[in-house]
Amino acid sequence: MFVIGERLNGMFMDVRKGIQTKDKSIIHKVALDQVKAGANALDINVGPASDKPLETMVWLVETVQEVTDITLSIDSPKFDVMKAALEVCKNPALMNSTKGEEAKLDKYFELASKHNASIIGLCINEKGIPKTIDGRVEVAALIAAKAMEHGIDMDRLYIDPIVMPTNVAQDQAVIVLEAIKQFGLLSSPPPHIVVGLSNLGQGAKERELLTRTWIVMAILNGLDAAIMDAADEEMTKAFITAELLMGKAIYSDSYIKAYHASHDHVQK
Ligand code: THG
Repeated sequence: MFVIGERLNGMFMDVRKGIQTKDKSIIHKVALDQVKAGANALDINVGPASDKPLETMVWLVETVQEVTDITLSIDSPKFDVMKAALEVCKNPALMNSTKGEEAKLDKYFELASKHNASIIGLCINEKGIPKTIDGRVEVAALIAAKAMEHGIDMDRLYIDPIVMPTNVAQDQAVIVLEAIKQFGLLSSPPPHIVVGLSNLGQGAKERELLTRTWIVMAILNGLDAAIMDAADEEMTKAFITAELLMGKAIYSDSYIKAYHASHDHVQK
């Protein structure tokens, strides 16, 4: 599982405070906690409260890069913010995200090519999020076709079916699972598949249990990346175990320890 740490998001109180008071130590701590917990990349999102999203994003990227050189996932719906962030990223980044809108895809893929970035393509088009399996697969197919046109190989493309809160959209949990399965047939090799895992249980009482159970089902269908709290040990154990049972690691009694040992990131 490619883990994109979700905690550097202005939606969280500590990060919002770090942004508002320009307190780098708060940002450094959140970043390092995610990296130490085994994150493969860090999602960087200024959150809903920022009135200067571009300046804030650039500051966040530069601040995080002071303590780690891990891959950054630039999470912004604004093209100018994405562009400015990529210009200050030291390493190839992940662009989070691009909607499946025919008119806009070209400029996003051109930007990805210019910066050697990977890209997350969302199953959202001009009409919003398709609520059916076929609707999501259709948007994913458009994104994958456009990526190929721009010479972006599938290893640099992540399709996001868009996970929705189960307490208000229960039918979507299984529809997304089925869409994930079908994304595997889009191309050979297929694109990566990523979700914002925390969306699933938002507002639900059994949030952790819902999400842990769903990720195991999604892994069986081909999910190979998630935006999640890398320090959520129970969630991590669930996906490590699902991947083990699928034969992606060799069993030993200490398989969880072995996984962590092989994901121990070296710090600067
Ligand atoms: N797909 C892609 N990118 C995404 C999402 C997605 N980026 C944003 C989001 N969804 C993933 N990140 C989060 C981060 C936090 C929460 C959910 C998703 C979250 N936060 C707390 C809550 O609502 O309970 C609030 C934070 C707090 O106040 O403590 O759930 O789907 N490509």
